[in-house]
Amino acid sequence: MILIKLGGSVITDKAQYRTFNRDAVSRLCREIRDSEENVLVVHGAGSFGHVLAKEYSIQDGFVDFAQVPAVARVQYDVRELNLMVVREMLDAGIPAMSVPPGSCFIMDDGKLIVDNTDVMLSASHLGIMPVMFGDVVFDRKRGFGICSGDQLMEILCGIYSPERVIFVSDVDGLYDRDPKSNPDSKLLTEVTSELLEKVTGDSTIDDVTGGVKAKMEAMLRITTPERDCVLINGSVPGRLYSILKGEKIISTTARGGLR
Ligand code: IP8
Repeated sequence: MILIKLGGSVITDKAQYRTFNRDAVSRLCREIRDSEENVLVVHGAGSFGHVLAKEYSIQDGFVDFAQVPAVARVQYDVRELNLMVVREMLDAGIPAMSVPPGSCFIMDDGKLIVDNTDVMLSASHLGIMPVMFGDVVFDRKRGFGICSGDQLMEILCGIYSPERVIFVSDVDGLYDRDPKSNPDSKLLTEVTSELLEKVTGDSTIDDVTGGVKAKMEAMLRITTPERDCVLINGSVPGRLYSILKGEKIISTTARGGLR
């Protein structure tokens, strides 16, 4: 099985509140279908989650009641995004269903607790893809918090033991310096814990769940001696299909675990 995260940067326009990139999602779903691989998809929140979550500091947990309407609103927005993603999958001929983490799971001081896997495994056994996503989740200690798609990826690796893991974003991979402010920055084809320490800058700090470096750390945690984790650019047509078919493409591979 191959575990894929469709990042918020590719499925939404991150600069415009609640803007869905339908064409890109539709194409990515067709690339998944055409590959004929057994795939499980998680997706990020993009502008359906991060804009309001940041404004109301939802990632910090309960501070005052002014946050409460925003908690409800972000839950609504990311569910709407999820249903649009699931819709594109169904239209591509992939049986998929919405599994909202905020309605199935709880967090404990920021740590996601997944003690009931019945729903997702029942769907998987029937050949239906349970599609989870970055969500607002209630937290036993903090009241509520943000569970990122990257956190879900780590948990799902423990449950499904995928052979391969792919993170799909809108960049070719990780650069040695922020490519937006350094035109001569170089793409790193491989990243280890040691190399990551030397990388400077982070172009996506608007995310309440961290930027590209935090993503790379999550990716490194997912790697095992048998399993690499690859970051690819899903805005370029055909790249997801190619990597699913085992072809070599422009990308960054995380390897060797996080030290
Ligand atoms: O986009 C964040 O998930 P991510 C979820 O995977 C929310 O980091 C609600 C901001």
